Amino acid sequence: MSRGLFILFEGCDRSGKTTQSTRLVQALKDMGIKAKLVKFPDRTTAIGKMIDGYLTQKSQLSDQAIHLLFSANRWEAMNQMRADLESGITLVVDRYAFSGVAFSAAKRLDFKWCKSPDVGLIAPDRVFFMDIHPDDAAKRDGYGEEIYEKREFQLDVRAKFFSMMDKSWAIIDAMKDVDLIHRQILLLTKKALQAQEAEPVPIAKLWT
Ligand code: T5A
Ligand code: NA
Repeated sequence: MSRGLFILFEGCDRSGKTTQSTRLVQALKDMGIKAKLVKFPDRTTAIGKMIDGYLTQKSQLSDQAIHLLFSANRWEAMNQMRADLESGITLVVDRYAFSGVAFSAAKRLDFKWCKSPDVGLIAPDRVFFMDIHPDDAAKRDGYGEEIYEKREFQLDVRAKFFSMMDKSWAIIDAMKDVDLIHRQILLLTKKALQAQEAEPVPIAKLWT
C-alpha cells in the first residue's frame, strides 16, 4: 500500500484556504480516496488555546513566544500526521510552517530564526498558494477581526510567502469562482496522486 500525500494550502488571510481545503477533502472521499483535513493553528489543544487567546486579542505574548507556540502546535501533531500518511491517508492541511515564517518574518523577526523551530517537520508534497491582494481580501466577510488583518502587514506576508516557494508550489488565483478554483485544485491533486502512484517518493522533512 502506498503512503498518503501531504497537500497543503497556504496564503494570506481570507484567501479561501478553509473553503477549498474542506471541499478538496470531500471530493477525495467521494472518489474513494482516504483523506483527512488538518488545520493549523489547531485551536483545540492546550497550546492552541493560548494561540487563540493571542489571535483574538484577549492575551498578549512577545513575538518570539507566539512564534514558538505556533511551531509547537505543529510538532504536537507530527506523530499522528506521520501515522496517517503511512497508513495511506492523504492529509489536506490548512496552513503550516510557511504561515509561521511569513507572519513572524513580516514582524521583522530574523528569517532564519523563524525557520529554525520548524526544521524537521514533515514536508508537504504539494502546496497550493491561494493568491489574493489584501485589498480584495479586505472586502470578504469577517476580515479585520484578528490581530494580523491589516493591509501593509498582509502585503509583507504575501512577499514572504513568495520568497519561500519552490517547484512543489502552485499559485492559485483566489479571486476566481469557488467552483472553478475547486476543479483546478482537484485536477492538480489527482495528478500528484498519480505521480506518487507511478513513482513513489518517501516522506520528506522541512528545510533540510
Ligand atoms: N498564523 C498561522 C501565524 O501567524 N503563524 C502560524 O504558524 C499559523 C499556522 C489565524 C492567523 O494565524 C496566523 C495566520 C492568521 O492570521 P487561521 O485560523 O488559519 O489563522 O485563520 P482563519 O481566520 O481561520 O482563516 P483565514 O482568514 O486565513 O481565511 P481563509 O481560510 O483563507 O478563507 P475562508 O475559506 O474562510 O474564506 C473567507 C471568506 O471568503 C469567502 C468565504 O465564503 C468567507 O466568507 N470566499 C470567497 N468569496 C469569493 N470568492 C471566492 N473564491 C471565495 N472563497 C472564499
Ligand atoms: Na481559515
